[in-house]
Amino acid sequence: MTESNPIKSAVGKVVDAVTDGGPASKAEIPGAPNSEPASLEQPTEPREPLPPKPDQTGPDTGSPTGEPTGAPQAAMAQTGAFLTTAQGVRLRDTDHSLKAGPRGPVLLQDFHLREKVMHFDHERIPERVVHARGAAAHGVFRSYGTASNVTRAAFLAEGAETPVFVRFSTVLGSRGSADTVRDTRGFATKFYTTEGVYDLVGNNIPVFFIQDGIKFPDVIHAGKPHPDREIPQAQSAHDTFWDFVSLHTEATHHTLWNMSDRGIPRSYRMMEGFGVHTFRLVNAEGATTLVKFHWKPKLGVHSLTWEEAQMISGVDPDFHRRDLADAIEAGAYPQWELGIQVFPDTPEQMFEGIDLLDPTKIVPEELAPVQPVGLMELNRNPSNYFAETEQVAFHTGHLVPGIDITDDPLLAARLFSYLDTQITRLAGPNFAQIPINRPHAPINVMLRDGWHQDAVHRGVAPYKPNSLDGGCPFHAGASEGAYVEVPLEVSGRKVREAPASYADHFSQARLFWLSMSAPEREHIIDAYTFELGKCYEQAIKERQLRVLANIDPVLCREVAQGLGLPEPAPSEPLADPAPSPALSQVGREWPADGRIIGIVADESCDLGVVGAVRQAVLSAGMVPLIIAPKGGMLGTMPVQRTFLTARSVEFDALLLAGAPMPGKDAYGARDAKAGNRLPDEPVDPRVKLMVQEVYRHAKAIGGWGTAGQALAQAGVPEQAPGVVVGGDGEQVLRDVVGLMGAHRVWERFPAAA
Ligand code: HDE
Repeated sequence: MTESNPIKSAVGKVVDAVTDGGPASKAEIPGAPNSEPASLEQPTEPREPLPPKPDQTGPDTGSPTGEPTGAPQAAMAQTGAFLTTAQGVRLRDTDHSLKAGPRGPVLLQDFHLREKVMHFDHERIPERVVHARGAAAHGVFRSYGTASNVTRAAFLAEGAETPVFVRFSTVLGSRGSADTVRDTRGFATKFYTTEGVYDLVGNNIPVFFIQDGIKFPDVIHAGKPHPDREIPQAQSAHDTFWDFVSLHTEATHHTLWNMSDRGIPRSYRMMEGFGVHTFRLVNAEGATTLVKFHWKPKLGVHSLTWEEAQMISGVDPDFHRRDLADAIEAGAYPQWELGIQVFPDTPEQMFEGIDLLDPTKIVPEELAPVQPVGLMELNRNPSNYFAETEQVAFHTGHLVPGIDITDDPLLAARLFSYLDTQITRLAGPNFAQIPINRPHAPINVMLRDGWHQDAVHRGVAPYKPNSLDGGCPFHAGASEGAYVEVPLEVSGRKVREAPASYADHFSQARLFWLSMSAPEREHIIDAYTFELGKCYEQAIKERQLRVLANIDPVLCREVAQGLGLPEPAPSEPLADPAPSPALSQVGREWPADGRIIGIVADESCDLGVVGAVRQAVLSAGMVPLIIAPKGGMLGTMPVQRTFLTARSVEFDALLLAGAPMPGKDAYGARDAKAGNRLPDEPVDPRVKLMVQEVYRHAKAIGGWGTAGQALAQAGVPEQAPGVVVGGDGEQVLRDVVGLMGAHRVWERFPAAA
């Protein structure tokens, strides 16, 4: 990371904001549905379509064969004031079908009705078989040039700037499932390089459940809902998943990461990304190096608590989507540094005893540091979800000169699968011509025709060799930028076997466990106990406890205790790996950009101070949400949440501008959160609940004015760690932002194990 002291800079931003009033561009709360506010009455005056919001763009307007067209973005969208058919014929009415008399039968000759309903009937395409639920953004990758000694890839040369499109996802859930489920997250990046498209299709977890791609349908069938009742949706807490992973113990390492806080990220912006496999880089001289790719988020790696994740699934199932889009709209552009771990390309393909072809193994950063090679910034939201996020097609075989694959057998199946899946999903072989997939490099193919052919190819000889088209197009040599596979020797007996080193299923799971802090271990114990507790079959729970015994006796004992089962003994001697501190989320500090701060206030508070604090939060690149007893305006400030609509899990920190009295709707029949309020309760019970939850989830709380009363009602001591009460609201904000650098007030999680 290049930022030397990120938290100082975060607090510094608040200090600057408080002193200068901050940059004017950050004045709005993100989330407005369109670029102009809606009118109360239905508009009747014909006008051009509204422009997109300033944070949005579509894909590049290049042609299907990769030529820049120079066309404006609007060329891909609707233009003109009047409704037309798909053939461009203007329509005078889309509200009534053509009938024989007002009550009469509808006439078959109504071409507009038929076209409208026909198109609607075919609006859906198959969702991705895995990673169906996702969110994406456009951005740019700027190369430092530090990798140019190991790769000839043009986009990794010094100073190269490459447009990117990144799609984040969960794995198991359907398209409409909740964002904050416990799962692995996809992190897929499309680089539109000058040498063609390069896709780095990774995850937020550096290892995988299986060592051979032939097992992928098995692990996914086990994780997906049961085939008879189709439950549960988007989760692993069920019998078939644990049945499989307890029998197939090479999944142990990945499963442990999923059960850790990494399985419930706070935000897509706060996740690492990993290429998982080892790749082979080739430099200009043809020398090769083995590497593992890492994305390091500038905001650090942070997670939800399990209770928050569960509550958010109900309160805001789109939490991660919204977070990404809002942060970009608010100008808090998320950034990741791309880094590589570098290993010599030896015939054994091992490093410090770790098999580099085994995708269930990491190489700890302490053994091979991650060397930064460039910085990615996501700075534009898509303007159409379906056209961009849904239709983007990633493929591990989208490689550019300078990046080659290795013989990892998991990667081999992927090289087949990603191309194959698009045929069904995107209806044919021409998906590279869909605008979001179009390369920004010239396409000179002899591929022709097929469903949805958008290119108008000229010439008569789409074959090679030819003389009729003048021999075009010609082969390129390496010096003309051709992709040249590394000419490795390949030989061997035909077998269905794995190398002996793949038999070690537990040593790195133990390494991960030993690298966790005490509260992180508690969370892991909680996750296994929860997930196995949701299984029906006793045998599956017992079998998985045997797996846990091979990771660590404390983990096994605590989970067994929670399940009410005896603790089995390990079946293998426990390994003694050195912990990797880089795997823990605890103990470092990070910037607070794009974080959400809830500000509780009512008319009795000093609204001047509330306004100044709100402005300082905005100016520091965070989002302040005013939470008041009722909607509308609080003084001159719009209210974003009421006590009825707000829930603590939406905020990273809470500020109390006082202790609001119970609102008119603070009774259980109207809002169950209010419970059975006592007649003389001085503080709104929803505020009390909010404080209690924020406290329980170890988030920073600040207050001024009469805030002490609200804390007292909630039973939160003013001196408790991570609670700041003072006379000066802006100073309280600075202190709270300082606390947010560690993401959580970790001392508030008492650890027993
Ligand atoms: Fe995927 N995977 N995968 N996968 N994967 C897909 O491709 C597959 C694997 C990953 O946002 C599919 O276009 C096989 C590892 C991401 O569009 C499909 C195997 C890693 C995404 C497919 C793997 C991933 C996918 C579904 C085992 C991390 C979402 C639709 C050999 C390094 C990309 C599609 C997006 C999507 C197959 C294993 C990451 C079916 C056969 C390991 C991030 O082709």
